[in-house]
Amino acid sequence: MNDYLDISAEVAYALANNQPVVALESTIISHGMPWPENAQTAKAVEQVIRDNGAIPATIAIIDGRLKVGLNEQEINTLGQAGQSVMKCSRRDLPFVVATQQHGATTVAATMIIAEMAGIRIFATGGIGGVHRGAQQTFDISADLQELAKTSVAVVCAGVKSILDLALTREYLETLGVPILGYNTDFLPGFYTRESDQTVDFNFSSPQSLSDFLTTKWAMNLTGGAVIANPIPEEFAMDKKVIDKVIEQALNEANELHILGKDTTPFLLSRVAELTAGDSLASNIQLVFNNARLAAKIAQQLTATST
Ligand code: PSU
Ligand code: MN
Repeated sequence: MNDYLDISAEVAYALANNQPVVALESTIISHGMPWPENAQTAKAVEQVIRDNGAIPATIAIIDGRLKVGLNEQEINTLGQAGQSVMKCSRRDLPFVVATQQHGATTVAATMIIAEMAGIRIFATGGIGGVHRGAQQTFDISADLQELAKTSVAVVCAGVKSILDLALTREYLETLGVPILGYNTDFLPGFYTRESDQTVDFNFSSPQSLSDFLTTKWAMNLTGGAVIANPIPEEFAMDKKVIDKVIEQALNEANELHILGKDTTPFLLSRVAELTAGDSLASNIQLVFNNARLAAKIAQQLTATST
């Protein structure tokens, strides 16, 4: 297969036997949440996937090896090291592999490694996108280009308003990446169930989402899809409260001249600090919710491929 790839025995067995597998990323562990909630959440989300009938495959780079399926100790290592682990997108993968370091994989890098392993579906919290002010900075996450070329569907809670939602939507349209709502006509705003942006298509079941993906790939239309799953009502945040916090975090990032790959982790951690943990609680719940949906879609995908 690939000299750089290590697939855990459990995940390899599941893939060989056409059992449902869901990929999970690791930048959310090291850069998306604080220790120890990050590692606790990473382990709990694996359990949610198991409880919903699929096998979890958390993806990261350990000592230069592309790992599909982490053990508990590896998850703890990434969680404890936090921001000192290298955040790896497509550009960074050969560097951490060649220098045999640990790396936390973004949505883009996780998609690449999932596709190498033969995993079609991936659950996370939020994807990267077009940043506010991108007209000047050109700051557009490599996640979007990856969605255009790599055939893995990403279940997320929409796009955080640290980003420009309207530009993110336009950019995905240009790239031919569909935004599929799960029981929603609107692109969810991560902490909130809705935004002022619409999705492309609204689906009401894991089966119909699976049918869309199977058809897309059967037609050789390579590339991924964004599956937008709103945060459950009881965990959603007040829009005014979260908007104010995000404005403050964005202003601080500007004043401190935070640039490039440091921007998203800086904004995520400032938002968590400024809401004194409220946003973290919501963040954890929406990841669980996405894992549940991804596991159900994974089951449908394997059912159609037999
Ligand atoms: N958005 C979130 N939580 C996250 C991320 C984004 O709400 O943890 C992480 C993901 O790993 C995503 C990455 O792929 O940030 C995007 O970083 P950048 O904007 O530098 O491409
Ligand atoms: Mn960026």
